[in-house]
Amino acid sequence: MGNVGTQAETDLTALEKELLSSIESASDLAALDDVRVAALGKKGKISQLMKELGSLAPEQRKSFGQAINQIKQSVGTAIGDRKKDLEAAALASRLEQEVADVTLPTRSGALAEGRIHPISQVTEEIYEIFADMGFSIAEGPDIETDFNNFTALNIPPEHPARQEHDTFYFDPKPDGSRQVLRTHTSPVQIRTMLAEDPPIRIIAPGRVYRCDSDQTHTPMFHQVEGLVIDKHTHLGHLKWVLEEFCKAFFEVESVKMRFRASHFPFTEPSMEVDVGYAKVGDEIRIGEGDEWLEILGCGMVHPNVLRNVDYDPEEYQGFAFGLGIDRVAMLKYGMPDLRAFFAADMRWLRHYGFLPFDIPTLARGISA
Ligand code: 2NM
Repeated sequence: MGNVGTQAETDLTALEKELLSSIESASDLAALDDVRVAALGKKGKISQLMKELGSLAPEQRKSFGQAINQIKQSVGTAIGDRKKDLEAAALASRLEQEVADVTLPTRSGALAEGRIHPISQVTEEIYEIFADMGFSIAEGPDIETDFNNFTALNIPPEHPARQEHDTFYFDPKPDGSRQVLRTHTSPVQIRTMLAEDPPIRIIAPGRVYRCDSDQTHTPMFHQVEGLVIDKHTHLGHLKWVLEEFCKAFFEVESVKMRFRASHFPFTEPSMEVDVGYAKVGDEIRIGEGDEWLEILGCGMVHPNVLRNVDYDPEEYQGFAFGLGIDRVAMLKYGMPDLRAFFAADMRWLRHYGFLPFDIPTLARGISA
């Protein structure tokens, strides 16, 4: 080996030493990356040396090339190792700084004042009960097509039920079609059936809108509807589901229920469901007693509805039901005035609202 080679190799050893030492002293990830660019980047020292290989005599090229490659590797490995160390140190320091003592009491102030609105709480309670029976939650938009809100539900354009619904209509589109604010959550069931094949087992909670406002009606309120479709689903299943729901929701061992014949365009037969109650002083006790309160509508899904979503009514059948969340919330928690729900009055919320950690579960008792 000639002088040139020896000199170059000495330089390389010095370069390696220098690089390894700056890697070792890089104090954070950004500094380390600067070292990496200065060594291995396009214009870095090692890359420069690689480019100079071409100008060397062939017999020097090989050994010099190998030496550079070896440095490249050792520098690369050192950077990788240092990176891991720095990352671990950064994580450790974050963990130390961001430590939270979850056993501390809530701080006083705006956050501690917050309450869960009774509608949110009752909605969660209803989720919990139906989830336990194997239902999934389905959601859809508040602004619906006329087809999803009415026509598919066996309510054709001139049907009188359209007037009963006090619908909020949007301006007609150029093609004459009109969108609506949904008057019930049934269009979510239509969407689900159009998108999926049976078996179906869903509840559809959400806001609904009717142009109606007095002491017991607000133009926006909340509904949960349910839908079960399978090959052999029958009224007995419907009755069982609703009885289980009422017992769990009102947190009683047994509940007196009455199914009265009724009429909805989308179900046949159709029923309204009352629960028995007794008035004890100012308190309403659900489940016992000689008085009746209507809380639900239900029925077997009309064959026309099944046809409208391309289900064969000879093969599939099922039931649906609907209830007003606001109404059952008032009943369960003894809130006398519906309009207070939407007044955003902190005094009312402090009285009737729920603490954020009071999450309803069947195991703890639904409202415990
Ligand atoms: C109710 C009462 C009875 C209902 C029907 C349907 C569908 F999409 F399957 F046809 N959804 N919801 C229904 C049936 C709703 O609310 C009082």
